[in-house]
Amino acid sequence: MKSIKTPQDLAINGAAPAFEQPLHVGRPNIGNREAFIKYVEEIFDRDWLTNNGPVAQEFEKRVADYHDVKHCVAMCNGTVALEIAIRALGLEGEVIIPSYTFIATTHALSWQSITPVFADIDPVTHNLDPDAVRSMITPRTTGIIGVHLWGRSAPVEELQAIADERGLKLMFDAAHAFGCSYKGTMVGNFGACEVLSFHATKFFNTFEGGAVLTNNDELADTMRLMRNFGFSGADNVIHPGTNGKMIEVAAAMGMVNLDAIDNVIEANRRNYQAYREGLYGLPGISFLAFDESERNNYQYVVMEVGEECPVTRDQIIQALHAENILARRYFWPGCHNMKPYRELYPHAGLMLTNTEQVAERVVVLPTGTAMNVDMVKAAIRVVRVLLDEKR
Ligand code: T4K
Repeated sequence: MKSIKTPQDLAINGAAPAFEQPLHVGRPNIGNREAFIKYVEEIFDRDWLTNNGPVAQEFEKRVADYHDVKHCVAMCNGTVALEIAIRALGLEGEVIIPSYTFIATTHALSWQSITPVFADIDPVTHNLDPDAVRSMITPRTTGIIGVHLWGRSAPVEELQAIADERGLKLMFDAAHAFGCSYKGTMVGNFGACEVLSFHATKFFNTFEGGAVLTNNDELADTMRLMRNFGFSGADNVIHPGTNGKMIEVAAAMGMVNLDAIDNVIEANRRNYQAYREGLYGLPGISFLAFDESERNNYQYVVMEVGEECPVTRDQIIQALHAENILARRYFWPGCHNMKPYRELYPHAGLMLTNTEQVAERVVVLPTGTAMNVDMVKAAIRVVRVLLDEKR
């Protein structure tokens, strides 16, 4: 790896890139391959590939136990899990969500002809601001979907209080929050239900996959019906439904990745701390901190570039990309600025000032088991040298 000491060592100034192969934010973490292949052999031997197979059932039980919650309803991906949860809860009309989230939170509503209404976020936590949520409630509002962005819990108590007071349903998009806790309670136990994603880019993956966690028996039963066309027995359909089932091979990936999860979290934590320490004290550079008294998965290393920084967020991204370090601008520019929603709400930005500001300053840095400390140090050197050059 090249040493990066002066501006001439930077790829944006003509030097060779630090890495030949790109370093991605979403590199999959993969557990023991032999154990996975053994599962696959067993799946072939059983000739049972999907439809609530034995591996999927065992996987559901392990995920529910891990989150200390009664039910895990595993699905083919997080987006379908969101759609099914939304429908099972009977949401309609308008539902309040943050705009500062992955587009799937928003699409899961509009795909079902429900109007997503964007509320602003707290600029410190990046999660929904309860006062902003209150201000967006109308007679058509039926629910709130909080997002535990970056794996840090949304203001669950305040949102629950609003939901109770106004007779609204509350659920959470917990796509980032597998294995995280709030005040010692595991995610999965808040609101009516919470939705996980196991996409390949998530720190815990099943290739593609997702699940709904809930303590509500009736809701779990309804979602189990809905993910399998509403079938109750071979010839009997008792509920409208879709195909949201998790396949056996995906569940097998989940089983081996669950066995490896402590190592992955440790790698994420090590990288997060290395980035924070390595970039400490630079003007305008800060990191979103995790509460060490909670369970965290540290899967997103979120750096913020403030006004005091001598270079812009996009100049930092450009310098990192030139080195093949593919940092991301998640979730710029905010869902309300994406075409389908910009057309719906052309002036939404006026109400979403924190969202717009945060979206302009976030850099998500590569982490996970594919990143070692030397790679992190190289990314740190790039940012340090770039800033020194401009000071
Ligand atoms: N709610 C929230 C809050 C979410 O963040 C998400 C998903 C969902 C709901 C929906 O859950 P799913 O339906 O996806 O289960 C990624 C993921 O595709 C997406 O799952 C995730 N959030 C989002 C935060 O990130 P992108 O736009 O970054 O692009 P993608 O998937 O192309 O991957 C990013 C990079 O990762 C690639 O440039 C290369 C690397 N990569 C990717 C894959 C798929 C690999 O190295 N190997 C791979 O197999 O969306």
